[in-house]
Amino acid sequence: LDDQGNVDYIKIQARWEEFKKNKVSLANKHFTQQVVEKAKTLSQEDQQRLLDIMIEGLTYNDSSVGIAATRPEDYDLFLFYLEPLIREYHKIEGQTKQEHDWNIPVGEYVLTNIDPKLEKVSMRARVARNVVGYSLPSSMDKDERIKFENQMVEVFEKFGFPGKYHSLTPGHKNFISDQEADVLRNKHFLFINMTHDNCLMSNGVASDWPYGRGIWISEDETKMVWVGEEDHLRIISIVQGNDLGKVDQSLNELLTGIEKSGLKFAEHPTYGIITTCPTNMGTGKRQSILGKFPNITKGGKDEANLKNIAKSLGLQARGIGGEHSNMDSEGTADISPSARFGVTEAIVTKRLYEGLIKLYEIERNEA
Ligand code: CIR
Repeated sequence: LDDQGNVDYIKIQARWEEFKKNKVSLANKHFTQQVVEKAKTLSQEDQQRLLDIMIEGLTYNDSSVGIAATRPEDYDLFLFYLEPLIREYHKIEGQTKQEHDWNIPVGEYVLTNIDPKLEKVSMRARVARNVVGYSLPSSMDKDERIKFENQMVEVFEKFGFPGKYHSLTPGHKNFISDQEADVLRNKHFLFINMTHDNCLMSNGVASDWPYGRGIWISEDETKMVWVGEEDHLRIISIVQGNDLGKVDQSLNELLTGIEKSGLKFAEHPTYGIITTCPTNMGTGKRQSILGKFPNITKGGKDEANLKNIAKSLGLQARGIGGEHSNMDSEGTADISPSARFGVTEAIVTKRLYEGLIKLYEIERNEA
């Protein structure tokens, strides 16, 4: 902001230019002169909101996207900026309206058909959801975070699945210590301490840590719900096995159970499920397996090779501890399709399966 408290576009554009020397985030790339001209026609309050949604990209020079929505309405008001960015990330040309389809066959996407070694694999699927009536996590204050967590505790108490809620909020009746939280992190159930993530720190998503944060876990440890991470809810299923359809079935049961409790999720008529990060818009669904790629990664030393090959197949490879984590010496990586918008839930599973066929073929050829 300038001395009068107005948004200073010259300064913003200078910062974007400086950041281009390091990395061009999508937030940076799409902040064109046309966007600036359009932004100037908005009210001062809305211009500051626009600044808020790209503050991550403007403060942290290593973002690949650099955007965090602050309210569901941002995807209407700032669509002139966000639309081309969403289309680029999800590789959509022309107009697409989000459709949903959870009709995912069991017995069709079987990993042992790709490679007999894939008998018992950690398979994960999640959907992101945000609840109508609350700000998105980047602009919630501490009271709102706590209020939301308490509303979720009530849902968990009556939604019918046997399990337990664990809260990171100091003084909460379900509070767990750091040590107990680390046990859950080692099992890959719980998210990391968000203050260790530069993206989440710079966009406000990690603010008021650890208030309003926690995880519900089913008794059999196959279903879980993150509360207060990058989206209000991340609804997750983790199944050990080889049939991708089984994890979808489990996730869909949990999602339906939560929907029946009366929560209303934010949804856009064109862009589908509304999420903090534009990369999750559409289905909000990410589905992955943990696989070993010792040849492609050259014993874990060349993670970039796996990331690049995965990218060329429309997949994303991450380390085992989440988005910005490392792989081990066996090249163990979490592989998921990148697109979540313009595909249905069923297509996300299909893309994972078809991408894995090619990826394992490359892994075998590099032996
Ligand atoms: C970034 O902009 O680098 C982070 N906020 C994370 C981006 C979202 N994830 C992704 O590329 N799949």
